[in-house]
Amino acid sequence: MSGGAMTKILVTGALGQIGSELVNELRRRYGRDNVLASDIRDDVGSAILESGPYKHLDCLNKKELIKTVQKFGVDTIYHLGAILSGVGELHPDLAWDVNMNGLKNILDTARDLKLTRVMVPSSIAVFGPTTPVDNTPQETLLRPTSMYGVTKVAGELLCEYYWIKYGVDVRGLRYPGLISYKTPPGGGTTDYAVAIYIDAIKHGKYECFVTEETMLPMMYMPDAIKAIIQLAEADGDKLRYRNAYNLAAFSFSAGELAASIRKHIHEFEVEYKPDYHQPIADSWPNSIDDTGAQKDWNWKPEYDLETMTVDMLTNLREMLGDEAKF
Ligand code: AKB
Repeated sequence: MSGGAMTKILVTGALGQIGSELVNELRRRYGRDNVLASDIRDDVGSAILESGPYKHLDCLNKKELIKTVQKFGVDTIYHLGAILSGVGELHPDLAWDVNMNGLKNILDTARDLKLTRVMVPSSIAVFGPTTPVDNTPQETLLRPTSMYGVTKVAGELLCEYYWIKYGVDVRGLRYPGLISYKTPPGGGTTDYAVAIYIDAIKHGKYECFVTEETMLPMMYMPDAIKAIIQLAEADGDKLRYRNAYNLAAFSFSAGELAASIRKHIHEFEVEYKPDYHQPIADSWPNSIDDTGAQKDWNWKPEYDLETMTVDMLTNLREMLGDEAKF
C-alpha cells in the first residue's frame, strides 16, 4: 500500500485525538470514499462525519465488525479505539475489556478475512518504574504499573503473536504523549500538555495535575500522523519489530512547557496540584531511543517544543474565537 494505491481503510476510534486528524489525512491520500471512519460516538456536526463515510461501530461487537469490514471491502484497519491511562486507572475493568477484547476482535477479523494490514498504536505506557528512564531502548523491561500499560504490553504481544502464528501484517508504534488542538483532552496522563494551552488562552492560568518537574516524551500531532502512515507504507521486509516501534520527538517537563507558553503569554500562571495521574507519569520514561524506527523506516520528526507552541497557540486562538482572552 502506498499513496495513491487502491485501498479500503477502516479507522476505529475515529473521533478521538488521533483519529480526528488521521482520517482527514488518509482521505486526502487515498480518496474520501475509501476511508470509513467509525466510533462508538456519533458527534453530530463533527468534520469527520461530514468529510466521508462514517459508521457507528463498537469493536467489542465482533459480528458487526466483521459485517462492516465485508460490506465496505476493507483491506486495512487503523485500530485507534482504546481507553487511555487516566480513565483506565479509574475504570480498570473497562480498560481491559476495550483495549484487549477490542484488539483481539480486530486481529481475528484481519486473520479470518485475510486483510492486508492492521495498524495498532501502542504507547510509552508499556514502560514501568524498572525501565531505564533516559533514552529508553527498544528492547527493555516492560513492567508497567498502570492498567492501560498492562493492556498495551499484552496488546503488543498479541499483535506479534498474530504476525508469527497467522501472518497477519500488524504494525505498531509506541507513541509518546501526543499534543494537538482539534479535539479536547481525552483522559490521558500526557493530556495535561493539551489542556495547558487551552486554559492559557482562555484564562491565562492553569491547574496542572502533574508536578512542575515531571518530564515526559512528547510529540506534536502532525508528526504522529506522518509516523503511522509512513510505517503503514514501509517495506514489510525491513521491519524488525512486529510488536511496536519506539518513537520519539522531544521531551519536556511541565515547567518547561509552561515557560514555552509564557514566551507568548507573559502573564501565564500555573498552579501544580498533582493527583492520581502523578504515579502514572512517574512510572514512564524521560526520553526514548527510536533509532530502530529511524533505521527501519526512515523516521524523523519535524516539530520541536517551540515550533509546536507557536502552531498550537495560533490554531487554538482561531478555534476558540471569542473565548480566547490571552
Ligand atoms: C496517555 O497519557 O494515556 C496517552 C499515552 C501516553 O499513551 N497519551
